[in-house]
Amino acid sequence: MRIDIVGAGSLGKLFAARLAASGTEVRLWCRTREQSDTLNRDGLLLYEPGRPEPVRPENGRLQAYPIEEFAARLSGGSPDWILLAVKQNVLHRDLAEPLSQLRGNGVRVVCLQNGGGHLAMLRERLPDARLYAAVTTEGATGRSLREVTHAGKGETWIGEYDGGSGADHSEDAIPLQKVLEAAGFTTGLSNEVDTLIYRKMLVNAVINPLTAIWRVRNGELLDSEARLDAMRLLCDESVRILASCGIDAGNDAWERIVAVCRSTSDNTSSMLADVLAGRETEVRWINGHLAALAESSGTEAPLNRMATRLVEGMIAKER
Ligand code: KPL
Repeated sequence: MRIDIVGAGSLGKLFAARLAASGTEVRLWCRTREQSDTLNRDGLLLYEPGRPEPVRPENGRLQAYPIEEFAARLSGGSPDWILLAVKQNVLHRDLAEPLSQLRGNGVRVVCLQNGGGHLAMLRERLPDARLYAAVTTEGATGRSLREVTHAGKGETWIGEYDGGSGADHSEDAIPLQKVLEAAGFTTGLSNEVDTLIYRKMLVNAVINPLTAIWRVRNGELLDSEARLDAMRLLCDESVRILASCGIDAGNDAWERIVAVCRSTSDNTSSMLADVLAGRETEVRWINGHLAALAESSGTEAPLNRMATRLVEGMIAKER
């Protein structure tokens, strides 16, 4: 099997390293030529907790390329699977166009993005693609262009996005599931992946903007009544929005958010990391997406709209 992993951030590197080390042919698409050159010259290293030696894929199993060559190289034949491990903004800005060249060849794409909006966008551009969404709780921290630490073992759930078509080709993902399992990832197939995506979105909609606004680590959100109260308000509004669209956030939404704060207490959330680096954040596809859902169902979303604007405004100021 050949898998193209698009995005060589921490999650992309984690999947690439484990898959290539277990015998899958991997092409890893990097944001810069500097990164692809470094990876091809010096190799990718994955540090696993408790293991003195890093995992290092064998020569030839992993080839890195700069993303600017993506469209050109796709014409040489598409891979069995494309795993999109880029952030929402990169997907919408840099990849929508090159990916639309795959129109007509029934390609299989797995999306690992947080938030929403991307699957509908891809469905429009790739009407005949098999689109799958994946939700993962694997934790990875980048150390350098070619090094990544597996920060926390998690689970990955994959399911087909039907985009309203009602088709179900989930079982087509069984070979991918096997390859991921062989690479050491606990992987399941789900026909309720939409629900999993929305539940993850809810967690991100509360933790990410608040950590970015207060510049605190995830665990520090639990440190004061004021922070907890703001979290509860954002959680309640988001659960209401999802319910207004017929999406069940589960009875334990609040408990799940608190549990994630605890289990990732030392983490800098991805949104805070983006704000600190002066990069565009994913707030538009998380809280902004919830606000858009609210609008479509005639519900109010003042807190999600405010969270979106506050985080977007921070970046505008810091640039
Ligand atoms: O997914 C995350 C993120 O930072 O984007 C959480 C779960 C909040 C962990 O940091």
